[in-house]
Amino acid sequence: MVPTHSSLTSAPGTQSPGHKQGDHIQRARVSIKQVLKQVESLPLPLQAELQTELGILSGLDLKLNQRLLQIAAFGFVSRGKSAVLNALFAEPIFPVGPLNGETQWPRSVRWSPGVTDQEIKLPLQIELIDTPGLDEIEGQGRAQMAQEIAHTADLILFIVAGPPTSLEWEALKDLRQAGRPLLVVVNKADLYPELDAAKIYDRLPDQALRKILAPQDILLTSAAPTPVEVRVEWPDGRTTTDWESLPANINSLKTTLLNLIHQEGGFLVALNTLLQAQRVEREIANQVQRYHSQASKTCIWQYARLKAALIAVCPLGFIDIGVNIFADLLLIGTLVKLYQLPTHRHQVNQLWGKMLISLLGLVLVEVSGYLFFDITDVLAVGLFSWMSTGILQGCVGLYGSIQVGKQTQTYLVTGCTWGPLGPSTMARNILDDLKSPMILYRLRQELFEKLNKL
Ligand SMILES: Nc1nc2c(ncn2[C@@H]2O[C@H](COP(=O)(O)OP(=O)(O)O)[C@@H](O)[C@H]2O)c(=O)[nH]1
Ligand SMILES: [Mg+2]
Repeated sequence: MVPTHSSLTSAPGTQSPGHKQGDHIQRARVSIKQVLKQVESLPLPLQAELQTELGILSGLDLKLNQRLLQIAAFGFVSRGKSAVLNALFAEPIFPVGPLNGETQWPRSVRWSPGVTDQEIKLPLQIELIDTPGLDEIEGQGRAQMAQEIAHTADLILFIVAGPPTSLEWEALKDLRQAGRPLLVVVNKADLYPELDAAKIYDRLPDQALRKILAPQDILLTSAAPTPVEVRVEWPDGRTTTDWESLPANINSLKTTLLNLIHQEGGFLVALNTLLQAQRVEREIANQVQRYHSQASKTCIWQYARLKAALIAVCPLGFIDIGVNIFADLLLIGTLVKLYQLPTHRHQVNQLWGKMLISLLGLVLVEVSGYLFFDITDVLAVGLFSWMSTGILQGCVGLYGSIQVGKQTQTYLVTGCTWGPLGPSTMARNILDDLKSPMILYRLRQELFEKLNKL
C-alpha cells in the first residue's frame, strides 16, 4: 500500500507530532529572538546598516508568532493556478481568465478551511499565494521572483494542466532548488478523462525529482471544469440547450493539504523560518566582518609581530613554545571579543588544527635550530647561527599567527549560526525529528548537506 500523508501516528510513549511541532515553533522563536538580541549588542553604526536584515528577522518572528504556513502556487500561464486557489478558498478571490496575464503580481490571502472534524483541527494559520505564470515574466526577473517566493513559501503547489510538458518538468527542477516540499497538482482533469497520477509519476524524467516526489504527491483536480451542454425538455414539448457549470473537484488536493498541515505543518513553518534566519545571520556575520576588517587586520598583525619578536630574541625553546601558545590564544580571544558573534563547537577543530600546525612549525624550527646550533657552535660561527635561527623562528611564529587569525575570522563568520540556540542547530534538531513518510523527510538528506555547507 502506498503510504498517504495521513498515515502518520506517534508511537506509544513518544511525544505526539502536534506537541513536537509546537515545541519546534517555540524554539525557532527563541533562536530568532537571540539573533535579534545579538544584533542589538553590535556597534550602533553597524546596526544602522543592518536594517534590511532586522526587518526580515522581525518578519520571521511575526510569522512564527502567528504560526503562519505559506503555500504558494507556481506554474505556467493559464494552467489554473488562480482557479485552484479559488476552489480551495471556495470564493473567486483571485482573477481567473483564459487570457494571459490575469495575475500580474504575487497576491496572497488567508485561508481558513471549514474543518469541522476535531481530529484535524488546524494548529496553524494558512496563507495561499498566487503568482504570475512562470512563462509570463521576462527572463532574469522571472527566475528571481520565483526563487524569492519559493524561498519564502513553506510548501509549493506546482500546477500543470493535463500531463506535464518537458518544459514544465524543467521549471519544476528549478523550483526544487529552493529546498521546499512540493505537490504537483494536475489540473483540468475534466478535459483529460484518461489521466492517471501513477502514470505521470512513472514518466518523471529526472532522478532528482523522483527523490523528493512520491506518487501520492501528484494530485488530480478540476478547479473550474468546462460547463457541459445539457438538453432541457420543457412541459410544452419544446427542447432547448443550456450550459451547466460543474462544481470544482479538488477533494484530493484539499484532503492532502489538510493532512499534511496537521501532521507536519509546524515542522514546515519552523524549519523554513530557521533556514531563512540562518541565511540572514550569515549575512549579518559577513557585514560584521566587513565592518571590523581594518581593526581585525591590525589586531592580527600586532599579535603576530609581538609574538615573532619575542620568539626571535628568546633563546630558550620551551619559553618560545609557551609564548606561541599564549599569543595565539590571546589573538583568538581578542578577535572573538571584537566580533561579538556567538561562539560554538562547530568547525572549532579546524581552528585548533591551525593552532597545532603553527605550534608544530615552531617546534620543528626549534629542534632543527638546536641541532644546527650545536654543530655550527663547534665551527665557531655560533653567534651568526643563533641570530639566523632566531629570525627563522620569528618568521615561523609570524606566519603561524596570521594563519590562526584568519582561521578565527572564518570560524566566527561561518559558524555563528551553530551556537546552542543558533538557527542551524535548531534546524538540525528538526531534521533529526522527521520520520518517513513525511513529505519533509524526503528532503532531509539534502537539507542536512545544505546546513553543513554553511
Ligand atoms: N476545463 C477546465 N478549465 C479550467 C480549469 N481550471 C481553470 N480553468 C480555466 O483555465 C483558464 C485559466 O485559469 P487561471 O486560473 O486564470 O490560470 P492561471 O493563469 O494559471 O492563474 C481559465 O479560463 C479557467 O476557467 C479546470 O479545472 N478545467
Ligand atoms: Mg492566475
